[in-house]
Amino acid sequence: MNFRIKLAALASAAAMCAVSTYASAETFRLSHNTGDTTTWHRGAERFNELLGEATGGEMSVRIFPNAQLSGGDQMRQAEMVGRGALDFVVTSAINVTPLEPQMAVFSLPYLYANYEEVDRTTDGAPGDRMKEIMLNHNVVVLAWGENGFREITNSQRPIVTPQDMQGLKVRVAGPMYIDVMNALGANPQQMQWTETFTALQQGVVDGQENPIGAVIIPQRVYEVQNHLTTWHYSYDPIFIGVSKRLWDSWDAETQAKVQEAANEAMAYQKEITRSETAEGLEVLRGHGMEVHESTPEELQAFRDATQPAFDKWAAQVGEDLVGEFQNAIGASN
Ligand code: X2X
Repeated sequence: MNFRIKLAALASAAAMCAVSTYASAETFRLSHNTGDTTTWHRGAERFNELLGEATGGEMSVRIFPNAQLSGGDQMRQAEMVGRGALDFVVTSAINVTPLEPQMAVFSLPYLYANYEEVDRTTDGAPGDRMKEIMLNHNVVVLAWGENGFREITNSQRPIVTPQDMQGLKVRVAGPMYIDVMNALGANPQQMQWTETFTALQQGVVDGQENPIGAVIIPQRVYEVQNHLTTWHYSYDPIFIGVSKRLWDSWDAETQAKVQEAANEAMAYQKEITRSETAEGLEVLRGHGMEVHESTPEELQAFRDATQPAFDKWAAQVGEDLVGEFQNAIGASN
């Protein structure tokens, strides 16, 4: 055997070896942008367990919290998944709006009044429509989970009326919320979630808004905030998505296993998020927070005050899409 043949034999043996290792156990990277105590993380962990069970241990995900894989930029994850630079993502709709502004439809202020209305959209035609839209960005949205109704917290005063928001420095996650906060006379500042706790602690901002069960409690926001108002001003779904390139590389049987694991994991994530939100006000009071539960009249005042932001973003998202959501929401009312 001359040297060249030996080398070729070695190379092909190495290649075979690599292929067989790859095929027998694949670990994919899953990125999300909250801490490792949140219901997002627990949903991702459940997905990993279910995927392992369904594939006899052949497929698994390694979970990277706090948007580590996108350099700390929570808004970049979905775009990276679309390019195939990340395999899976668990993120919320508002994080995807720089890539796909239509994703803001879910979070229009006061679009939804309750969970039943939410479920009619995420479990119905509007949810499927949004999956199609995300496919244009090469992100396969497998299943919807829940971040939840976003509630305002702050260190300064109880928030009861829109006037109480005047001049409050509020950290927000995305561009639509800047307009909503401006409509309320607050002073919004867009900031990464991972930098928010310190910013609240140091008084760089006075307040923030996030869902109770998914984020506020597990990320111990009550340690740096005194007041919470259940103003339910905006709903934010999460989803588990996979890169289209990766999805297309699987046969139908594998796709079905991944899909099933995603469905179950997000159903679980939604369930724990809702139950922990339901128990959440007591937990927060126990940690010394002053909780104000908005009355229907108070909610109406916030709805009226945020109408300009709704109108601006409804136009941006497209009246047709907003109409589809509103029809589904109103369908069995
Ligand atoms: O950044 C936030 O506020 C969070 C964690 O809720 C989102 O990802 C939108």
